Order: sequence, then C-alpha cells, then structure tokens
Amino acid sequence: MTVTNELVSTYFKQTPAYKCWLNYDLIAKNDRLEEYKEICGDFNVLGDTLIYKSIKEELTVALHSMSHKEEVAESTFEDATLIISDSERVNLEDYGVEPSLFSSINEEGFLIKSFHNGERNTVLIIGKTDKGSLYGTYHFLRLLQGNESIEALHILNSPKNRVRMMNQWDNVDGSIERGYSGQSIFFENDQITSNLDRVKDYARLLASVGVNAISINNVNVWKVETHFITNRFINEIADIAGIFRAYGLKLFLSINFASPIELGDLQTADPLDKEVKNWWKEKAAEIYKVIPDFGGFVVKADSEHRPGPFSYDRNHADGANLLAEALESFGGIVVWRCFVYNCMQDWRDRKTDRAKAAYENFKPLDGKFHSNVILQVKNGPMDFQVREPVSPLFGALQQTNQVLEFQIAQEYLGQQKDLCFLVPMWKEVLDFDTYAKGEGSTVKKIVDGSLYDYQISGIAAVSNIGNDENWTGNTLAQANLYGYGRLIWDPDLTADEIAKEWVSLTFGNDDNVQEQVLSMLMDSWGIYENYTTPLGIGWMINPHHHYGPNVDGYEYSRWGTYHFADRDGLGVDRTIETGTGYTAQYFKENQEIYNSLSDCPDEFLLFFHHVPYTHVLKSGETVIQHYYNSHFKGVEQVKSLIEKWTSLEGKMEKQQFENVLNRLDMQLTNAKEWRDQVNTYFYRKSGIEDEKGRKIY
Ligand code: GCV
Repeated sequence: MTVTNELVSTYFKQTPAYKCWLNYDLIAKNDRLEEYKEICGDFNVLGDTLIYKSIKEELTVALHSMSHKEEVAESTFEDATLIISDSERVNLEDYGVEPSLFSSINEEGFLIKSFHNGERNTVLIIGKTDKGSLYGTYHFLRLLQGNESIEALHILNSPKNRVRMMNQWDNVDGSIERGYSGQSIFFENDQITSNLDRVKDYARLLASVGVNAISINNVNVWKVETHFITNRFINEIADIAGIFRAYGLKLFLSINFASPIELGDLQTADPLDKEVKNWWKEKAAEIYKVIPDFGGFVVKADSEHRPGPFSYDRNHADGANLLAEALESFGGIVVWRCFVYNCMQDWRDRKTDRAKAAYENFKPLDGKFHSNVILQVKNGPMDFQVREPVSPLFGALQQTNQVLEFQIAQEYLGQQKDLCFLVPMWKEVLDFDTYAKGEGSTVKKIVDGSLYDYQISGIAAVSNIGNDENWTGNTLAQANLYGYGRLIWDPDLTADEIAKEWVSLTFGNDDNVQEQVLSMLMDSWGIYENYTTPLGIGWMINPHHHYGPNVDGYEYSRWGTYHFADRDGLGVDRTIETGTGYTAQYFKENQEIYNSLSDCPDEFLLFFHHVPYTHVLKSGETVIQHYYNSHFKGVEQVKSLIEKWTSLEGKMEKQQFENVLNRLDMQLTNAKEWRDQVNTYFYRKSGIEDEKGRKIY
C-alpha cells in the first residue's frame, strides 16, 4: 500500500464527529468540482521541512476526500496547478507578485493568489515561512469546503496576535481538571499515552485555526507531574513536542514552583537563592537538550494553595524572573498566571474583595518583570462567570507583556452539556475600551501588543477537549474550539462570520441547517445567562463541581453568601464610596460608569451594586421581576432550541444529531432546576409576587 493510500484510508475510517471541521466533504456542486479538479488535481509543495511534510499530507487527504479522486499525489513543479511554497523558493514575479508585498505581513502570514498564464489556471499559496504556508493551506482548504470560487483569489493575511496558545489542564492519571469530554488524550495511568495518533489529529485541528503554542499539563502541578521536567518523562514529552512541531506549535509545560524541593534536590525554592537559580538553569539546559524549541514554563503560583515565592517573602516578579533567567539564553518564555487571590479571605469587612486581588498583586510590579515573562490574565476579575466586566489589569500593565486568558472549557457555563457559544462573549472582551491611553484603547490592541509595544503578547485559553469520539462532549461545543482559534487569529472577524464558517465546515452547506444552527449558536450565551445568573451576579452554582444551581453555594462561603441577598435586596457593592472600592481599578471613563448606579449597564448591575429588589432597571423592569422573567424565558428558549434541532433530523449524520439532542435534553432539565431554585429563593427572600402570577415552585 502506498503512503498516500494508507493516509487516505486511515482518514476515511474516521467519523464526521471525530474529524470536526476538517471533514472535507465531497464537493456537491458539480461546476465547482470541475473548477477545483482543474486547479487542485496537480499540486506541488516546494520545501522539505517537517511542516511541508504535514502540508503534503493534509492536501492529500483533503483533496482526495473532497473530490473522491482515486489518487491525489504531488506532481512536478512544471505540471503543478496548485503550488505551495515560501516566498524564497519561487520567482514571485513570474506570477505577477511583487516580492515587497511580503514586507506588509508578519512571519506567519501568507498570500493566496490565482494566476492565469494564457494556458491554464494556477493557484499559489505562498507563506512568508513554512508556518505561513501551513496556515495558507488550511485557509485555502476552507475556501474549498465553503464552495467558494478559486479562480480570482488574492488574499494576503497574517495573524494579529503573536502568541496564540492552548492550555490543557490534563493530569498524568488521565483525568482533566474541568474536563467535560472524557479523559486526557496525552496521559493515562501515570504515563504518557502510548498511541499518539490522536495527539497528531489534535495538532492538525489546532494548526488549522492558527494556534501556535500549547501547554500540555494542568497548571495545578501535582506530585507525579512535577517529574515531567526530569528524565522519567522528558524524552516522551519530546515526542509530543515533535508532533506539534510538525504543525507549527511550540510545546510548553506547567511547572511546580517548589520543584527543587519536591524533586529532592534542595531544601528551598527561594527565588533569590543562588543554588535555586543554578538549579533552574541546569534544568532548563537539560530540557533544551531534548526539546531544542521548547516554548517555556506556565506557572500558577501562590494561588489556591499552590506554592510560590510568597513562602520566602518574595514577590511574583522575583518568582517569574528566576525562571525567566533560566530560560532566556534558550529563547524560552515564562507565562506567569495572574489568577492569584487568597481563597480563604474574610470579606465581612466589605472592603476585602476577590475581584480586586489580581490588580492589587500585579499592578505595583509593572515594569519589574524580565522581557521574556508574560503575565497571563483571565478575561474577568473573578473566574469565567457568565458575565463579568473585563479585568482592570488590561491597560493597567503598561510595561509588562500580557496574555489574555479565556476558558473554552465551559466550567461555569454548562460544561458542554448546555449549549453556550462563547465567541460573542470573547468579542465583547476584545472590543472593550479600557481608555488606558484615551479612547480606542481596546483590549484587542493591548493584547496584540500595539498599544504599549509589548515584546511578546497574545491570547491563551483553557482547552475543552478530551478523548470523547467528538472531542468536546457536545458536538456543538466544537464551535468554541474552532471559534477561539479563528478569533485570536483575527479579532476583527465577527462572531456571526465565525459561526457561519464553522457550521458550513461541520454540517455542509444546506441553507436550512446553516440557518437553524447559526441561530442556536448565536442565541445560546444569552439563553444560558437568562436561566442562570443574569445582571452580573455570577456564582449561585453548585460549589466544587460548578454545574447546576445552588443559590448560596459559593465554595468559599464560610463568610456568608456571595450575592449578599437579604430580604431587601441583592448584589455586591463595589463602589468607591460605600463598597469594596473595586471600581477605582478602572480608568476614569469606565470607573465613572460602573461606580454610578444610574449609569451602570443592566447586565453588570449586581456585579457593581447592591440594590433593592424593587430597583428599576433601564429596561423598565424591577430587578426581582427581571429575575422571574428571565428565568421563565430561559427555559422556554431551551425548548425552542430543541425544536430547532429536532427539525434537522435526517439532515446530518445520526450520531451527531443524537449527541446534540441528548445534550439539549440535559440542558432543559438543568434550566428548569435553575428557574425553580432561583425563583423560589428570591420569592421567599423578598416576599414579592411575580406580577404575571406564574407558579413559583
Ligand atoms: C486549574 C478555577 C477552577 C480551577 C482552576 C483555577 C485556575 O478556580 O475552578 O479548577 O485550577 O480556576 O484557573 O487556576
């Protein structure tokens, strides 16, 4: 059997659910098929790096699958009508391309260009580097899957963010912290998984949407995982790094700050201790010997009981710089997380506030970190709730590299049982104006490094995949994985555009399927918010496992309820005058809006203010009536999601249809529980009847 046949036959054995958006369905429209066959029938990949090998493989399976051609193979350069190369290897002028065009795109950018020489049509995919060629190839394949014409292409494109990272929270025993889609694809039974085929397919999925870095283990680094940076594991981890390398991704590891002690070498992990510094330098050298392009370390320190520099009376800059110095000469970086707060804090003084913690810890250290340190900041000040304001650290750190952290895993957002398409939420975060340098200082300009000229910056996210057949538990949650990559490549894409692309790549180009699934995705965040915690209050969820309602259930609740509800009202007063003073962490324009009861947007009201149940919202409803209305509405909206989905029976593969239907049924049960518990709780607390007289259980 030829390599081509082997590749193709492996590919054909995979289910659509597994292949996700790299489904490469047979092109249905005949005229397009002819157009594609003419151009794509003979391709030639110039270049011999590992990445070019991946490109050849991807083209082979994709073109074969889309055209059902018996043999799709490379032809000679002379005969080729589809040419993939970097800008150095072809004479661009022969194809009417000005070489200077490439100075306007970055290292990972590409040009896709159609060319007609009087005899035949040709398409060129020219990367600035091999990575650019890879991204260009995937872009081109997306066009084919969308049945777009390729006769007059001129696409010059490059990523807006330099770091585009995925964080796995996988443990070596095979479990995944906040994982809702099965077990780890990397680890099992305290070992690295022996069959890494699935890792390769994950690398393909990530590369196809432009992700270029991955950390493969949980930021909570437990006992066995502390050994990842030792001989016990490092060679096998190098194999994983090799798989990702072939798809343009750098591998990172989460490390335990106390490693020098826990690995039995030293008595201390004090970042200013000479022996500790040497220990990390030697460790870095050992790692780079086997993984020469190792990305660096991801670190969670001094948070939720993880060790860190505080034990030695040192600060986060001391801790991060220790590691940065060790990695510097190898070109490695330290991704230091800002999810730092004292989870045991007593907030009864009404001044102590978890939301304030990241800013209080890191703002005073601005400018004190080495240039190869990046601070990774969650999008909101708390923890991935359904609606949070943007973290005030964005814009506040002017001399420190920053990476924004999203969570694709739906930890608090329905755990991939409930549908919640997250791209609209992420768009709001990226478009948020911090006013850090006047109007227009949006988060996307901060993280792409243009506002403060950071050396290195970008976006990272907690992954939502596991070894379930469809990777994400709920097949529709694949849209979040896809959307994350597409959005961080280009934050100016709209949520709607991204959703449309995903639907067509996943379910094909049937108009009705597209319309129904698109509306389901686009409405889903609002629906989830309606039946859970509208008006920005957050939490009220079962502590620890974070699914389902539990109104008083904030896990660190020994100091009282999180929502501060009593018989008169609810919400957290975070104003400067009477509250925790959190609003003061924003620049003036936002501070004034959030601090003012009358100006604060409804969706954040209870995040910033404690108000009576009878407070009238901008919408004209009272807070209590809004709570009743949105919870009743949310359940009805889930019913309508089910109706829409049911109408699509027979229009897609059975396995996919049933998977989502089953999840929607779970969602309905969940939504009803939220409605009933929340409404009953606030009815009993407030004693105020629903003005529509609906039954509150
Ligand atoms: C990996 C939240 C999650 C934890 C997670 C933590 C973090 O608290 O519930 O599971 O730990 O965030 O981001 O470090």
